[in-house]
Amino acid sequence: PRHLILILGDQLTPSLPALAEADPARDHILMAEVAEEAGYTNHHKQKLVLIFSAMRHYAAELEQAGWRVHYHVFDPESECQNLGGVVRATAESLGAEGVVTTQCGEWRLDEAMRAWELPVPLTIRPDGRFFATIERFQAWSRNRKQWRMEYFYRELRRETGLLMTVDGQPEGGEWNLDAANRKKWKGEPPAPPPFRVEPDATTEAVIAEVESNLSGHVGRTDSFGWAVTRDDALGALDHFLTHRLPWFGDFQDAMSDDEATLFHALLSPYLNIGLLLPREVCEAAEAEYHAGRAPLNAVEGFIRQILGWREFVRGLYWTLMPGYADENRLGNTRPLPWFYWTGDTRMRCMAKAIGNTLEHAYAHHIQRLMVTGNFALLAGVHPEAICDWYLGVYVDAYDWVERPNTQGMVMHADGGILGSKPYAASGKYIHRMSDHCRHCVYNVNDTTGPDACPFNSLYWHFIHRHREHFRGNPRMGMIYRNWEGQGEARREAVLAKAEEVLLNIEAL
Ligand code: FAD
Ligand code: DLZ
Repeated sequence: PRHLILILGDQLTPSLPALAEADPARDHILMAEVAEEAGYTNHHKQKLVLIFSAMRHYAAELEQAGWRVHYHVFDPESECQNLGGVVRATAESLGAEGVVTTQCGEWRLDEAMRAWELPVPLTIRPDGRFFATIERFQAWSRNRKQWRMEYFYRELRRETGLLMTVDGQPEGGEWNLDAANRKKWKGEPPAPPPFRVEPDATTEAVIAEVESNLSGHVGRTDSFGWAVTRDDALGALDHFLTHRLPWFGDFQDAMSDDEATLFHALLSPYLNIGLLLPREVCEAAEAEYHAGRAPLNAVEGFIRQILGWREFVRGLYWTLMPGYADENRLGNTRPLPWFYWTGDTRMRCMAKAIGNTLEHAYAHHIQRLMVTGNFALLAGVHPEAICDWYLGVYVDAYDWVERPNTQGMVMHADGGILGSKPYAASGKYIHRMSDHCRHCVYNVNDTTGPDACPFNSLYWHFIHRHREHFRGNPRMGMIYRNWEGQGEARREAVLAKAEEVLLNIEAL
């Protein structure tokens, strides 16, 4: 029987299970650019370009390999504006006897798919592109009171053998070398320029189409330089291994006013659409360690992000959705300040993180967590509003990875499932890890004066307003003792300043 195989825009992997069991002589493939996927959030234009161009290149490669591919190009006038509609129409016209696809990455689409009214049965194959299946995560998490990434990560280290010695011990004797990964970057070694691929004719055509059909979306396309094929994504991986990995660990938490990417990998867009596989990326990094070209703190730190965090948040997402999306345990109500969409703020760290985001659809983890995320946490932005922002503006953004990071890690809206303590910090942290404050009109050493860094008073306001929630947290006892030790007059002045900051938040 002839099957129609649906491949989604983030499933561009040659070894996809739905393909492995199919026959090019009999089965047909469907790929579709549709308004519903392009429009469910305010995707950055570079994310739209990346996905559409990578889909077109992938379709061309499948055709070259002998597959028959039905490719639905984005058409604002099309009668089929969602995947279900295109699948139904194609399956009917082809007389297919079944539709096969791979489990998608988002709850939203998964629900929709299960409700599709198709003339033939739909088979959804598991997504084999991760280290752990969702069942594996659930077997681990089922009987645990607390879910901590570190312990899931250790199990996956044992299972995969990544950075393990022959006698089953972690390489170097320790599981986690995070303590070695908190250096400030002072210009040495120089940060390598990001790997760039010049847009080819296909990408240029997609850029023109996105600019005309989806012009209302955030961001700009003129700086587009992402890889759109597996070959070029492998080039990006090589570039990372050679020019960045050796220093990735030391400067993992650093931020710089001049260098937007420092030693980060810039690989998440490719991992998330399947051009690179997490296993090959981790194995390549491990090989650099064994070859003596990268130190253990770098390689362990990098592998932990992928084998640890990436797998952990995915398991958590599929275990806790859909309820997870409604969590707002800190009771936040504030709308997102408008400068998140423009970068127009005098807070230097925020302007830099947001400016880079709008220009390149990228910011590194510490910018996301400790600058834009931290500000939203301190200011009490509604989790849904900040989730929408992160889902839109980043080239690597998908609900399964963005939501746990935002709702859980940044906003602590899940009550601490993802992290035992909120990542709240004053300007002092940003000053310690970056040179932004030197270029800022606000004074990081001041909390209550007219030019005081807004993060400072907001930090204590956050600590104070959530005292019932956090005072009993053993990891926060010292912070509350500090706050209470500041004396009533000082506390009142700090809270009054924070109220003033919140009242004038749009003018920061
Ligand atoms: P590197 O710092 O070089 O890390 C290497 C790889 O590790 C990344 O490519 C990524 O695949 C993985 N990784 C690192 N941190 C995490 C993490 N916390 N969770 C999952 N994987 C991780 N990552 C996304 O892929 N998509 C998102 O939508 C996304 N949204 C985020 C939202 C917030 C609020 C925060 C704090 C983090 C978010 N992250 C997201 C995680 C992380 O910031 C990005 O993966 C990382 O910045 C991507 O850049 P890189 O490839 O240079 O990463
Ligand atoms: C993100 C995205 C976009 C912008 N466009 C498409 C598209 O037109 N067609 C498609 O198949 N996939 C697209 N994607 C990726 C899907 O949104 C993604 O597969 C789901 O969100 C599940 O992760």
